[in-house]
Amino acid sequence: MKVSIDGQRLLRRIDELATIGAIVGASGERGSARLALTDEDRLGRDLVVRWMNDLGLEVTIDGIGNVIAVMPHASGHAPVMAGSHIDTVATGGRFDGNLGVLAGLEVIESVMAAGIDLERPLAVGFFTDEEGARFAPDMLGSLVYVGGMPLEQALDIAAVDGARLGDELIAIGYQGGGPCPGLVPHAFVELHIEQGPVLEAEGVRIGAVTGVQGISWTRVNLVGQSNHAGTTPMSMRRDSAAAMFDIGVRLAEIVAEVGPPQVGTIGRIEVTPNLVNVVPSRVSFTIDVRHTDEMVLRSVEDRVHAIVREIADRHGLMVSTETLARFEPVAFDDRVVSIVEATARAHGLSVQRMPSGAGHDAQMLARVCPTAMIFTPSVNGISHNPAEFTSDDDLIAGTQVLADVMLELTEWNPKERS
Ligand code: HGY
Ligand code: MN
Ligand code: MN
Repeated sequence: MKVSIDGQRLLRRIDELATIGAIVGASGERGSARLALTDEDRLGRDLVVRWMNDLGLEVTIDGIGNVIAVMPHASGHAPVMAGSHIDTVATGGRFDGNLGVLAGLEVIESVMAAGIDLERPLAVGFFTDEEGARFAPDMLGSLVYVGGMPLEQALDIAAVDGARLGDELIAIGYQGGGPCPGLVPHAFVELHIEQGPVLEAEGVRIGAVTGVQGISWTRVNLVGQSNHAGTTPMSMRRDSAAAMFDIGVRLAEIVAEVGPPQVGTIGRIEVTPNLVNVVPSRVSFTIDVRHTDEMVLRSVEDRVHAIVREIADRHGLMVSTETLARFEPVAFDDRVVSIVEATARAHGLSVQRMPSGAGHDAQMLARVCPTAMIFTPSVNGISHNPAEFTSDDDLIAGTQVLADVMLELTEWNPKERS
């Protein structure tokens, strides 16, 4: 069973959604900033929900603001669901998350227009706060959706700006009555840009994603003593920023020693009092380390926590750490990955299996149903940057593959030996 999607309609919707929270990159590239549960996020949500309602889909908003839209269908069977997120980081591109949601919508609209009779409905959703940039952890909405965190606990999470998640959800009008955990799909497929350099470097059009690497986010708080930058001898200082820089150097050494795919990032830094002539008394900064192998990731975490304590001691600082996110590597359902691979090939598209370096909502849905992802190439491997770019042809090809994978999954019986 096949359907032809309307690529131009997909591109128009991507462009229209991107105008909400529009930002301009260093070289004039168009991106979007729609941090979770901000007014920009609300406006993006309103637009996509309008498109869902215009199609006559049954739209449910749950207790953490996840939005799931299901085709009306007499069977009452669990749907084959596509989805992703429409919240962005502060330096977001036009495609991260948005592609998976708008491609799912495009598939449903095309199937309905073609009057294709299905065994079970299709659905598309977007999940709250996938990025985790404002409210940690990332993939928070889909984590709650699959029962990985109690709703009440999630509603009390504080943002980097101090706001309480539940209050912000009410403020934007998206605290719904839908159940958490939510409807369990028959299968879940997420189309997403790769956000890395692999497909482009290999000259491959489609990624059949086998899983997601493990993620570890830690916030480190160092407390020393503010002092005069001119009069305080180096031997007398309790300089929290100097300690942070030493930790950064050691982190880079550990990551280099482990080697790829190990990555490590210090992404958010807050310094107090942050003044040119005052030895910093306090810093709070984040460490993001990731690896495809759980045992390697654990050993890197242990080494990093040990150097944090050792360096804090050396500088005479108090130290505290807080885990902001911790997800083990996830393997997708190999049967669904094979359907992605075969569908890409049937369209004459080059395809390769690969893990995901970035976290995705699919890694949470994989806890409750057969799940896989489809990647499209990212030009220059750039993402979380307005320079993020994927060609129209690749966006359309990825959506066409999503369409045919979803249709095949409507007739797929996971209990039958494939
Ligand atoms: O952090 C991530 O990998 C994703 O962008 N939330
Ligand atoms: Mn994403
Ligand atoms: Mn992202």
